[in-house]
Amino acid sequence: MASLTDSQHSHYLETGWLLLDDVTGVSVETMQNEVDAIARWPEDGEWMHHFEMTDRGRQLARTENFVPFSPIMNTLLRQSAIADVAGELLDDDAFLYKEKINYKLVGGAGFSPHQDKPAYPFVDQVLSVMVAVDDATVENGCLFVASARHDRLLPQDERGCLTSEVVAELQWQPVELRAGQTLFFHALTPHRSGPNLSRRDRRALYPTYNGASEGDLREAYYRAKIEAFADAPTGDRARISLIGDFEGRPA
Ligand SMILES: O=C(O)CCC(=O)C(=O)O
Repeated sequence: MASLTDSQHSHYLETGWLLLDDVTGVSVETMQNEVDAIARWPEDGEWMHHFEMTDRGRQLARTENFVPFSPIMNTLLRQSAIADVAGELLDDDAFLYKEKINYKLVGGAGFSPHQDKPAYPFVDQVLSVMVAVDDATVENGCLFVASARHDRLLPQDERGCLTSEVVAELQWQPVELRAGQTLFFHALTPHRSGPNLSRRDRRALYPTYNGASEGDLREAYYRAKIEAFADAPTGDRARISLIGDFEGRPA
């Protein structure tokens, strides 16, 4: 059972994010091997693989809905200290709302500045988490966050991302992670990331949690996503989310 210190809790409340070591309960190698295995799952399974076109060709950008098919990921995201800390920050028991792997392979695209909340239907109190599977650096596309701006929804453009006026006004700070570290961030914390310009992949797990008092919403979320993705894709960006934050090209 994890227990945050007062200063960790205050840091989260003030800034909207908290970086912790040692909450995964598994080795980096175990996470990397399982992510490698999931990336090899066939394209037509019940999980959801999403692809992007890059200068190196068609690449895997994201996998979602993998917990039911991976006992290792199920334990990691539902039974480790990650879920305990999520519960402490939500001030409730934490239910897994959804889960994704963002691969950001070499040449993979970044994400426009956004808040996650508009991508999460049916829920009020919700927490985003990034678990670094590989080191995340400025060069390979780590997150940049705007601290202490998680008190409200900021103006959005037609993609559901932040308007250019808001983006220019915010103070952006890179949050580099070593493989195995975990970043907890409020669903209203503005964040963005660049493309992977390095020669190494930058993979990360992103579990999202909601408070148990709002119910188990994971199935409802995935039903809504499947319904939204049933229409033929349009536009200049690969669609991987319920908002248009991903800057990758359609594959
Ligand atoms: O993985 C990244 O670089 C950013 C991911 C992100 O912001 C998201 O998936 O909402």
